[in-house]
Amino acid sequence: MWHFVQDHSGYVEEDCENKYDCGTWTGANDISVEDSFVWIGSNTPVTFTNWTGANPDDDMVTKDLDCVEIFYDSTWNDRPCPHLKPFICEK
Ligand SMILES: [Ca+2]
Ligand SMILES: [Ca+2]
Repeated sequence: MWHFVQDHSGYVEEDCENKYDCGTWTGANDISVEDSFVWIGSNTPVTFTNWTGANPDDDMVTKDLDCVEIFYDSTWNDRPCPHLKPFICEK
């Protein structure tokens, strides 16, 4: 569940009951080769990871989890790419 609050400075804060509901796409993905994560755009290998729990947990049979989201606790999760989520970009 998403909760959006806009304070007087204009910043939007989110308050999430479950971190799995509040991920942000990072651009890391293993769409081309399963378990070989790369950054979208540059296609360079992901050399640092901070997976949460037993992730990545793509079994390629019942789940198709090829895009990486990051949670507010900085841990990562692989999730189906079609999910609509906020995203972050390198500038
Ligand atoms: Ca995958
Ligand atoms: Ca996962």
